[in-house]
Amino acid sequence: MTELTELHAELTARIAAAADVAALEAVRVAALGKSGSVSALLKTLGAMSPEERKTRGPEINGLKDRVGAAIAARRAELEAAGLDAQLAAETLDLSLPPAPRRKGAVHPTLQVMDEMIAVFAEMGFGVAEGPDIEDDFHNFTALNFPPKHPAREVHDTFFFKTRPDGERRLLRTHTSPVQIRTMQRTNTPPPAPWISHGQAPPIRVVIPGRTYRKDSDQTHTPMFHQMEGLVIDRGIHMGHLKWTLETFVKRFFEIDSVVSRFRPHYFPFTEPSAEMDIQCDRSGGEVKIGQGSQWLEILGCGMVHPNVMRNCGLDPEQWQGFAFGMGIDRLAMLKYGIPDLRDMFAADVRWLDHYGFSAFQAPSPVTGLS
Ligand code: 2NL
Repeated sequence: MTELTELHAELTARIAAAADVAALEAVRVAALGKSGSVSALLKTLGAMSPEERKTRGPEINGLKDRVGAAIAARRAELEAAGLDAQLAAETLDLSLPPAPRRKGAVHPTLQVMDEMIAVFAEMGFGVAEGPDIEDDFHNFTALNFPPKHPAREVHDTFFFKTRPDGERRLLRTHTSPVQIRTMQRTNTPPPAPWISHGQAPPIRVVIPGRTYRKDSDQTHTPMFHQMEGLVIDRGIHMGHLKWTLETFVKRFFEIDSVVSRFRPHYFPFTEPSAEMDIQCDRSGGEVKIGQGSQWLEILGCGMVHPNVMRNCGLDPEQWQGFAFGMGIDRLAMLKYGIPDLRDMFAADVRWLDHYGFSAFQAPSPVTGLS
């Protein structure tokens, strides 16, 4: 009994003296661990007579329980003290301003793309999309490019490696292949469900998207954005083209009167072809639209060439149409006064903070230009 009382006193003192959780754990192992002092006493029970075990058993087990309870109590005490110390040492300044939250912005090209879509949607146009990687037929042949046309050269077009079957794919140099895919009525399924493929006339679509050419200087980037439009119906003529594009320009630039002119031009896929200029004033260092005595070229257009119609399986005696194409990036720069094209794709967040748009102001075919 004295032996147990002594051990209890000694362990109680050591538990009380443990200054931290690690020291307390060392005491626990020394007493209740596999070869601890209390565990050693428990092991002696096996060799005792039943009589002796009857009295010693409860004494030794009682000691074990009391030591265990003392350790648990001391551990709770130490942990609470640790938390108190941490709370006393740490301070939280509730008057500090919150860390600034980074806000994303809509790139001017996409903002203007949405604005253009909204304007054309108001005129009843739908939107079509197609793949960036195209084949020679959709990008050139169907568009009435002669076999030796310079645009087909490796010099201007990004080609992929020729495949074993002789096919050579490319990055589309304009969005026109999507118009070809829209006019074509084929029995083959579209390459992907979201790619429009085959629509019977009448057709009224605009096609926004990325385009690629081997061009890199002050005013050209190898990737740029284009929007083309296509109208196919019976009895379509240049008057429809002129009204549609003049209406677009007025709505897009938000000016009531804009003087425009159509200059004869050449494209393989339209006949006749024209470029549209609008009146502008460049005298003050920036371009002002709708005033002045200068001209600004904004798009190319024309009546869809009969060969293009035939290449898509449409009879040019029955169906006529007009098409147009414009650079979205250039129109974005013009509308929002962005001076350098190459900043447009430099992915500089400071530039985007300055020129970007709130996602809450995005126009859409449903909400219109607002
Ligand atoms: C420009 C000129 C243009 C077209 C694109 C087109 C498409 C088909 C048939 C006929 Cl499938 N035409 N597209 C027509 C005229 C001009 O773009 O300067 N773009 C930036």
